[in-house]
Amino acid sequence: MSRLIIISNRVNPPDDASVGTAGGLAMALAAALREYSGIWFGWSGQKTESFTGQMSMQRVGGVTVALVDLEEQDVQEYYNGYANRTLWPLFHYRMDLAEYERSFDEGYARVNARFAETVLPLIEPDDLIWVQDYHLIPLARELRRRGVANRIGFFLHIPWPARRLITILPRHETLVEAMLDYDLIGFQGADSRDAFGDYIEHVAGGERVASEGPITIVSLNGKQVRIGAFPIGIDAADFTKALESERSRDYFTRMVDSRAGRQMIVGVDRLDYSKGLEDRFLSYELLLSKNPDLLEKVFLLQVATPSRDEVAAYQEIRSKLDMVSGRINGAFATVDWVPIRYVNHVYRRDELSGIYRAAAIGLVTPHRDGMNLVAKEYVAAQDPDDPGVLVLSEFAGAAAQMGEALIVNPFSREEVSDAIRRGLTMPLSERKRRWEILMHGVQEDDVEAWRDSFVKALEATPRSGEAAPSEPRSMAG
Ligand code: ADQ
Repeated sequence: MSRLIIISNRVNPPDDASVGTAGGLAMALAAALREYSGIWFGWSGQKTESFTGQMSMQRVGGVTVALVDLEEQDVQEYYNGYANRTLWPLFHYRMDLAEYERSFDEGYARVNARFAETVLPLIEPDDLIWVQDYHLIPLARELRRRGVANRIGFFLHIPWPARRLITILPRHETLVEAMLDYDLIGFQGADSRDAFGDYIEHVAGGERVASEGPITIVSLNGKQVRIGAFPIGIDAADFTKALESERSRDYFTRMVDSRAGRQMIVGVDRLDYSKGLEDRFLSYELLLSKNPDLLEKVFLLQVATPSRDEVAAYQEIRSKLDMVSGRINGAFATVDWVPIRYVNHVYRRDELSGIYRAAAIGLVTPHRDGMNLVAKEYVAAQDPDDPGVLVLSEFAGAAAQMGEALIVNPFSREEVSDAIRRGLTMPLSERKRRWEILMHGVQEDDVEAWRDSFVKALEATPRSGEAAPSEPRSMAG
């Protein structure tokens, strides 16, 4: 079995102390590395006066990590700049927030080159290289320039936008062309994969050559790359196990006590404009004003962890949400009822599982989301004998797999408010029927299945000059 080298912006394998707070993705990648005995390389999160390319190698939770420090200017231009002020908003359909500055492009290119240069001595000829996410789109090109002939895969955790949108990005041609240096590109769903294929065909002048199952081969300028849909999942078994922990039970009991007979609606998100939180609050306000019988009978617990607070758009959304939740509470609260409990804390996974379980509705209404793992966690946390109802945005990648949720347009407050109302009064038999189907999907398509399907597809990719083990059927045929 080949060794696996994972390269991502941040490197966060959980150690014993942080296992409860680690995200599902970090757990999954760490588990993959333990299995394939590989290395995880990326930015340490630390800044240095001037870049040296010095790596610090550590063993964390059974995984070898290699970390490199970046300069302040790198962090501003590459991370806060091109990644989070250009690509993130544009790929989430927020052209109004996307900023285009030459210095961001330059910083992004510089850091990708620095990553390639630094990781190079760690790469052995048979290693599989797996690059994660939008921070590192041109990394394969930088590695190829330095003579790396290994199989290199890329997974995009966020949506790939429609081709009209991507063409707004200055120098989009260079960015996409660089992606042809990967052997395999994974997207969260067929819509992102197909949007990428559309770009290749209709903007770049390339073609779709062949397809088999979730994989399509596209070609451009004499290079071929496999593109595929690999929807990410959660560690469902671990999440279900967490429900049996004392901490999860404690949180469940605490929520049931504090519910005081009311029905709870829960939202859990990174505090990000893509998550549609303002519209969520306004939909909930509409629910209260249209349904006076619900006053004092329901409440919304919104957990929102602040993130990327060096970027102005994140400071703005944060103060907007403080204002909107305050206004709604001011208008509707009574001496012993607050309609929105708005919390900015981070919770452990076991604590979250107890909170989800106590909620009658899981409200997941992003304006755009690559996948959205909260939708899957909410389902995994439910009591099979009395499951809650998932209200899910049609613009979350998860909607393609979770059709038994109440699927809504998150921009329509009426639709969201009606779906919450419907969920609150849904008969037990229908709740069970929907939940069983959803839970089956969450268990089947878990994070291990995601990881294995990607790594297997990458292993099966012929290296340039090699024949494919089995060539997908021709598109023309
Ligand atoms: P994110 O945008 O971060 O991820 P998401 O998929 O919802 O979004 O994952 C968030 C994770 O953070 C969940 O595991 C959730 O439990 C956790 N979390 C959120 N708030 C928390 C809190 N207050 N305390 C503790 N934990 C909290 C990106 C893409 C997504 C894609 C993932 C994985 O934007 O679309 O699903 O990567 O590919």
